[in-house]
Amino acid sequence: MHPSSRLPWALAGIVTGAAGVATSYAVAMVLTIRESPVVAVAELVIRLTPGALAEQAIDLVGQLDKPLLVLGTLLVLLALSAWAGIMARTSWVRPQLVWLGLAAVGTVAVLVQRGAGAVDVIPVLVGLATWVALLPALTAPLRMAEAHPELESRERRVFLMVAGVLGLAAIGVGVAGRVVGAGRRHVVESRRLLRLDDVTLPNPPRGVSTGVEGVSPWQTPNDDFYLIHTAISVPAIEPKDWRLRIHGMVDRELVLTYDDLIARGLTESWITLGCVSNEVGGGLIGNAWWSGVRIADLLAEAGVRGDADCVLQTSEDGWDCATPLSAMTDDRGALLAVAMNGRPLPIEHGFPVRSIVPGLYGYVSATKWVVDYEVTRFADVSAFWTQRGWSELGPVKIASRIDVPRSGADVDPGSLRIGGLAWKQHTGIEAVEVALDGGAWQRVELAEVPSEDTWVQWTGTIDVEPGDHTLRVRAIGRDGDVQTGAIADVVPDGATGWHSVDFRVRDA
Ligand SMILES: Nc1nc2c(c(=O)[nH]1)N[C@H]1C(S)=C(S)[C@@H](COP(=O)(O)O)O[C@H]1N2
Ligand SMILES: [Mo]
Repeated sequence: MHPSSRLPWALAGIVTGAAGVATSYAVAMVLTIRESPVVAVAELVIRLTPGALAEQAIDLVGQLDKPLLVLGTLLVLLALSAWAGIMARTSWVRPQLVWLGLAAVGTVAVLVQRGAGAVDVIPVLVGLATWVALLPALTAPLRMAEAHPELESRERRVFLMVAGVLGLAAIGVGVAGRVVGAGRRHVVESRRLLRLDDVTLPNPPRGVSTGVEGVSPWQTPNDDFYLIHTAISVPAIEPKDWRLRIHGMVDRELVLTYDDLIARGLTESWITLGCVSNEVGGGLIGNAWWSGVRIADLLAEAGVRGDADCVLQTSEDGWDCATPLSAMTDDRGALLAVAMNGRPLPIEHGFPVRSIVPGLYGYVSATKWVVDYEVTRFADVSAFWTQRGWSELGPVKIASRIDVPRSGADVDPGSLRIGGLAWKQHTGIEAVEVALDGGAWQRVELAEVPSEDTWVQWTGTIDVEPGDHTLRVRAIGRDGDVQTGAIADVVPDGATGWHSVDFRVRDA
C-alpha cells in the first residue's frame, strides 16, 4: 500500500475521535456539574504522577500545567484515534478495541472523582457510541474507493465532504452542550461566591474523639459524607431562584425566598444523618455541623391546623417524603439547612436548601433541593419510598459499629485497642458493650458528645491470644433500649443485628 493512502484512514479516525470527545463533552455539560471525561483523565494523570515529578513539571510550565495536560491528553486520544482509523482499513475488531480501551480509561477516571455516580459514566458511554457508530460510516467511501479504483476520486470527495460535515457537527454539538449546560455550571459559581455571614466554621467539641486510629472521624468532612439520591442529574438551583412554599393545612400560606429564609436568623448544631438502607456495620451515615433555620418557627409562622400530622416535603427533582409534624415542631431543632460543616451546602447534598431532622432516617426527612412543604395528614398522602414498600415512619434504630480492628485484620497478641461508633439520634447512647468470641458482654468507654443528636465514638482494650477471633458490639440507649441481636433486613424500616468482626491474632 502506498503510505499516502493511509492518510484518509487516519483522518477518518481523528474526526471520529474528535466527534466522540465533542458528544461526551456536550453530555457532561448538560447532565452533570463536572468537566468532560477528557479533563477527568488529565486529573487522573496528575493523581498518578509521583509528587516530586508533578512538582517539577508544574515548576517548568507554571500555571499552564492543567491546560497543557488536558491538551496532551487530547492529543494522545487523537493519535490513538488515527491509529484506530488506519486499522479500520484491514480489521473491524481492532478499532473497536481502541475505542473500548479509551472508554475504559475514561470510565475509571470519572469514577475516581469524588462523589462520582452512574450519571458521570453517561458522557463516556455516549462518546464510545459515537466512536463505534461513526468510524464505519466515515470509512465507507474509503472502502468503496479501494474496492473500485475507478470510483476513487469520487469517493475521496464524498469522504472529505462527510468528514468535513461531521467535524463541523461535532463542534456544533460541543458548543450547544456548553450553552445548554451553562445554567447548571453557573450554580457551581454562585455557590462558590455565596457569602453566609452567620455561618461559623465548626470546631469539633472537646472530647468527642477517642483518638483510635482507623475509627471514622467524629466529624465527617463534606467530601466523605455518603450520598443518596434518586436524581440522575442533580438539580441546579440558583439561590436567587429558590422558593419554598409552605401550604396545605395552614392559616397563612408562606412563600419564602432564599434571602427571606436567611433573614430569619441561623441556628447551628451537630447532627448525625443516617440512611435507612445502611446495613449493619455499613457506612451510610455521617455527622456534620449544620447551619439553618428552625422549621418549627416557620411552621408556627404559617399557623399549622390542629388535625394535621405530617409535612409532605417535595424536592425540585420531584422526589418527596412525608415527615411526622411532631418531629418538625418539637424542640429537637429540625432545620432547613443552608450550610454543612461551615460551607454552603454542596450541590449534591441539596444546595441551596435541604431539610435535616434529628432522629429520623433521611428517606422520611432529609429532603435535598427542597421547594415545597405541604402540611397534611398521613392518611391522605403517600411518598416516594413508602410507595415502594418502606415504612411510613422512619425513626432511627439504635446501632453500633466496630471500625477497629477491621474485618480480616492480622494483629499482635496481647492487649488490643478497639474502637468504633454507636448512635441513636435524638435519644443518645448510654453505654456500649463488646463480646469476644461469644463471651460475656463487657462495657467499653464512650467519648463525649455535645447532644443526643450525634453518634458517639467508643473505645476499649481487650486481651487477645493467638488464633481466630470474633468481636461483637451492641449499644444501649439513654432510654434503656438494648440493641437487639435479631437480624432484620434494611427494608422496611432499617437493619438490626449486632455488628461483628472476624480477625486473626498472630503467634507471639
Ligand atoms: N431530593 C432528594 N432528597 C433526598 C433523597 C433523594 O433521593 N432525593 N434521598 C434521601 C435519603 S434516602 C437520604 S439517606 C438522604 C441522604 O442525604 P445525603 O445524600 O446528603 O447524605 O437524603 C434524603 N433526601
Ligand atoms: Mo436513605
